[in-house]
Amino acid sequence: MKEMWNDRPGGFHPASTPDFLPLPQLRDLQFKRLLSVVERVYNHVHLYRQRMDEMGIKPSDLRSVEDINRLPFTLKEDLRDNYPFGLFASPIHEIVRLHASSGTTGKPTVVAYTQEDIDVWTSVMVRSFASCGLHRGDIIQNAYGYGLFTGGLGAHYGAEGLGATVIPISGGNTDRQIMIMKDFGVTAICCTPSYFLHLIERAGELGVRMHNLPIRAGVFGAEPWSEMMRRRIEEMSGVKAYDIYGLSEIIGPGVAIECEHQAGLHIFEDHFYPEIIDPETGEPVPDGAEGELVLTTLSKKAMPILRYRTHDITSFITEPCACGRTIRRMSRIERRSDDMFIIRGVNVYPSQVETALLSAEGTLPHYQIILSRDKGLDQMEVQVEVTPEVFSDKIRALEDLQRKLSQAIEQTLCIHVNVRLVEPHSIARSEGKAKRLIDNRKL
Ligand code: DLL
Repeated sequence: MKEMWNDRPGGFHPASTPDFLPLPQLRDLQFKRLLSVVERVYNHVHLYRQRMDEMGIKPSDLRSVEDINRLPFTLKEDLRDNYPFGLFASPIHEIVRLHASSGTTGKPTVVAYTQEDIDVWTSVMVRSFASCGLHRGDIIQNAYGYGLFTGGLGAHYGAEGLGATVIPISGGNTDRQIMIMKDFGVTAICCTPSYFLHLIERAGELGVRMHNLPIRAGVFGAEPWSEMMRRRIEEMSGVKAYDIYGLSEIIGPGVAIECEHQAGLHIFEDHFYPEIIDPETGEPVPDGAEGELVLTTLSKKAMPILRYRTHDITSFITEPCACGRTIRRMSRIERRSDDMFIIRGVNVYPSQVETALLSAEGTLPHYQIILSRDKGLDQMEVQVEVTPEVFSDKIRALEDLQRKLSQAIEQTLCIHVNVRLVEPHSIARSEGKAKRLIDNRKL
């Protein structure tokens, strides 16, 4: 793989990036950057100075990168409480870009970038694309939303930085997406996995078979998706589906991505220091155990963040990756600690339902979970689309599939759920992040 890059004249060479740094060098770099970021927030951000003073810690007390766990956490509420500009460490005249993520409670959370931050973001996106085998000469259809959402512009700058040709189509207008994909000879696409499923389906209806197009890679993220979902996407389209992770508070897309082995996501830890903690105690979990991902920005200038509690659940993969990258790998994020809902006393994550549904033949990867309350008792219904062939089958066959799916879910969750098989297209399609859960219990 590396040789291939070096053979490409004037191309981008991942081998020359910190992806492959020897570990002692990487740790030194991280520590140097950590000291500078901690000094920066201590001197420029009221919240951090106050928290560190309360904890009795000064930037000069840090002796190694492991001392990071002496620093305070940052929570989503801290961003909300300091809305809009209270966590900025740079004066407004140095800030060249603002993004915001839509909050569930009205006010968005605002994030800021200096030119240097944009350059770092571009560089991690270039490394991300290169990690999934993209290069100069690729034609990248960028169907992440452009605007306050970080997906569109983040991927855009990265694709240009790589030297690829970017089509800034943004999300939506599905028929036009398919026309352009076909007419422009698109070789890679960026969008949410759920939107790509919609594109595959619509292409089929328009008589376009993705297997026959030059498109070979998809850079999919911004929402949880399972390994089962990846398999379905790859089978249905012939496109190799890579998982990209990121969040606005840290930078946007480009915090971590898979390599050609598709075996966990490499974290660009020269810029984003990862920890995995027990969400209850805040203490680190043993290496390889599952917990909440906590991230510290090591080079951000406009809005550095210490120990951000992402709520995303993952684990470090401790074995080295066959690609030779030295930066740490984490397992794909299938769930968030706050995605969990409780039904009749049982903790449930939508991803558990997804895996059970997609392991059966005849289902389509479009589903929704609907919670309701009947006479004080919680009910859970799972609606899943089935193929037209299944749908037109005999009632007996439908009932069999329904029973099989109920059993598969019950085996995972240990509670009874009602499964409803619905016709193709019954469930609303998303152009961005899919909404899998509808909770009507509070109505
Ligand atoms: O979704 C940034 C992004 C854009 C990532 C495009 C990848 C591609 P936010 O809107 O702030 O930022 O949402 C961040 O989305 O904390 C995760 O819960 C979830 N998420 C993002 N990527 C993945 C992924 C963007 N690959 C939140 N797998 C994060 C699972 C993901 N969840």
